[in-house]
Amino acid sequence: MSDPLKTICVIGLGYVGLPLALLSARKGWNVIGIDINAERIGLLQAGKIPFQDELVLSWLSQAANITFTCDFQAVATADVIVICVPTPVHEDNRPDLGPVIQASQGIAPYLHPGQVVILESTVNPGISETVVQPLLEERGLRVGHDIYLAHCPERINPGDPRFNVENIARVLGASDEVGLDKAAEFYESILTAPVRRMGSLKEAEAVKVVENSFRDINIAFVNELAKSFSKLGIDVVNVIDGAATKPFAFMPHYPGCGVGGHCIPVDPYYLIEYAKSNGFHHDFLSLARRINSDMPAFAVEQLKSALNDNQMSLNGSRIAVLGVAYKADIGDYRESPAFEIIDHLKAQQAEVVVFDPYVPKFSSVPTLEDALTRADAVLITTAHKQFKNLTPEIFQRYNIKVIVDGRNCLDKQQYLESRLCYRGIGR
Ligand code: SAJ
Repeated sequence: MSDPLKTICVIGLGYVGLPLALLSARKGWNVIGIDINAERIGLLQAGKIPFQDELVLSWLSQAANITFTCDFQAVATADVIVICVPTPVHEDNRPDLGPVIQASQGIAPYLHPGQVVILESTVNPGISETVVQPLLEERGLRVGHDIYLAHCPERINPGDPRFNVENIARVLGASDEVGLDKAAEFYESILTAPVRRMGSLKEAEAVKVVENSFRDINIAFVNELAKSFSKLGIDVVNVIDGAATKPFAFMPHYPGCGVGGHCIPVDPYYLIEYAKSNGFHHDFLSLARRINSDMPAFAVEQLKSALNDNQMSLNGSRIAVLGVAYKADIGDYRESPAFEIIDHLKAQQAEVVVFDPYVPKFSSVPTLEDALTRADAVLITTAHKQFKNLTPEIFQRYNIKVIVDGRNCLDKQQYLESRLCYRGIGR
């Protein structure tokens, strides 16, 4: 029986790495959190977190046996090293493996026999073996013999009050049985949810891109329905809610002004590009991406049409864009459709004012009142609680006549009974 594993190093202290590091500390591991961002390390050392998450903040405040550093040398003291760095896509939607490569090169000099390296970052099937493994072996250590390599795709869901790093089931693949056992020993020591062992690294990599592509195509399905039902005078949300009464074989998704975030609009491209490089073209996944990517323009068209119906034009109108974050009640704005919507509006000479209570950085005014003042129309792009409570009376107080509800988050009936012009996405 090898010595019990006791020290873990987490590389990348963002939405994925920081919760994992803090949970490991709570479960008795000695933890070293490493990040290349010295400002982030300073923040953590001062007991602050670089994003909004009450649970993670509370874990940090109670954390013992954890240190934060920029120095990769600490890898030498760890039994388990987990890479949790971002995997964005380039402008042309090809996967950007830069951070994964940089992290792998950062740890390689400090690896020694017996350690297990676990990649949590989302990558297309094959990357662990063809990109990460050679970098870890650069100094002569052999994966599957001296060191071990596993892949456990992250499943963090920012802002989810029910599911967190501790209680979400995981899948795990590795280079070999020893590596699988070592990695499973780590996860089974910190999680309350099951760990499913996959047949290979590739299978584990494929699970993540498949589960997020599944979500993207289902959102594309309802987004296309929304465009169709807009012409048919059918409320697509009511129809989806009706279909959701079927207790089996239906999973409701809802249309909106676009698909943002660091997972759903990104992960399908990992599979599309990998398959393409191996001679297969994912027509369906590509079409779903196209449908979802067209939704910001569709939302702007809805606004333009609603203004026209009220003898106004987009050109010269003052539009209040409510929301920058990619989903409700969080401050994450990565890949948010709001940015494309704002660009479309400005390209059509609208005067745009932006407000998001969670994203002051991209808000052009500090309060909702400032955003509504002198606005001719409102376009809701994020279903923050503060916006869901907006009533026709509030808009009438600001003499706003046109509301486009990009997240179908308002009570439509209230608006139909008012004198305001309300348009949803598909309703
Ligand atoms: N969206 C829709 N319609 C829907 C659901 C989402 O338009 O029915 C939009 C959202 O507005 C947002 C984007 O899609 O702009 C992504 O939303 P999301 O709810 O999928 O949020 P994410 O990106 O945080 O997705 C995460 C994912 N988790 C991981 O990758 C580990 C995803 O797998 C989860 O299914 C999702 O959370 C979840 O269920 O909340």
